[in-house]
Amino acid sequence: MTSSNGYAVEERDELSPEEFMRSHVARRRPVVLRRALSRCDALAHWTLSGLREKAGGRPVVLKEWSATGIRVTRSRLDAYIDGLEAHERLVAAGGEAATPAYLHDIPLTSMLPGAALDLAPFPSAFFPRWYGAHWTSFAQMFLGPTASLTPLHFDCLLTHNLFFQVWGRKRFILVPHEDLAKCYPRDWRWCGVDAERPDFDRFPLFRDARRAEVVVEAGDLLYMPPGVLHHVRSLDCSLSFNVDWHTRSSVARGVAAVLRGMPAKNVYYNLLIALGLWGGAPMRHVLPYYKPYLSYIS
Ligand SMILES: O=C(O)CCC(=O)C(=O)O
Repeated sequence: MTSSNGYAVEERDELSPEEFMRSHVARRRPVVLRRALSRCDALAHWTLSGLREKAGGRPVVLKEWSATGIRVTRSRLDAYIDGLEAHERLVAAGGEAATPAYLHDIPLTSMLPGAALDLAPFPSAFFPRWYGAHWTSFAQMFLGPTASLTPLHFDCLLTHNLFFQVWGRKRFILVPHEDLAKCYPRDWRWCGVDAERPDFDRFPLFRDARRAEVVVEAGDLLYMPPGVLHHVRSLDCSLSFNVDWHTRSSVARGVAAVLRGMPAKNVYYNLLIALGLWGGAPMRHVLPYYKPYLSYIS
C-alpha cells in the first residue's frame, strides 16, 4: 500500500466485526482485510469453468467507458467467458488485442442464486443487523479481463462499500471525499481527472488531492467508507463483488445529499433503506422496491 499526504488504507490479517464497526465504519477509515474469504467455497467454486457450468445461459450487461460516457452491450455469460479466455490466452502469448468489455456491476444472485451458501462462513455481522442473511441480495458482481478499468468515481447512494476480491488482482487508487473538488467532478459521481496518469496541466488541483493505493488479491476484502473516490484497474483477469450498504447515519447523510445535487432517483433508493434502518420496515417489504437499483446504470 502506498499513500500520499497522510491518507492511507490500514492493512489487517484479522478484524472482528465489532472492531470493524468501531474503528473503521464509525470513524470512516478504509481498511483491507487480507484473506477474509479464505474459508469460503466461493474461491474454489467460482472459477471461469464453474461460472460457465452454473450460469452460462444467463444474460449479462457489459460496459465500456469512452470520452462520451458508458457504452452498454449485452451478451450471455458463456459467450462472454469464451471471449475472455481467448483474450487472456492471446495476451499471455504476447499478442495484442482490444480489451474486451467489462461485465460490470450486475446482481451477483442473478448469476449465482445460491451465492449465500458459497460465502457462508463470512459473518453477516459485518453489516447492520437489518441486512441479516439478506446481505448477498445487495452484492454486485464484476468479471473482466486484465487491464479492465473503472474510472475515478464515488458510489452513487453514498453507501459504505465492502469489496470482495474472489480471484485475480486489482489496484485501487482511493481519494477521500473531502478532496472531491480537486478531482473535477461531473454527472454527480464521476471525475474528469485520470487518477492513474493525471494531466496536471489540465487538472492542476489534483496535485493536492490526497491519495492511497492498494492492491487486493484473491480472498481479500476492502472497506471503503461512504463517498470515498476510487479508480480501479484489474491487474489480471479478475472476479470480484461488492456490497453497498448503509448504516443509520450514512443513510441520513444520503437522503440529505439531495441538497448538494444527488439525483432524485438516488434519494428515492436511500429513502427506501431509511424506511428499514430508521422506520423498522422489514427487509422483505423494502427489497422488492430496492431491487431495480441493482441494475441501474448511472
Ligand atoms: O472493481 C471495479 O472495477 C469497480 C468497483 C467499484 O467501483 C465499486 O466497488 O464501487
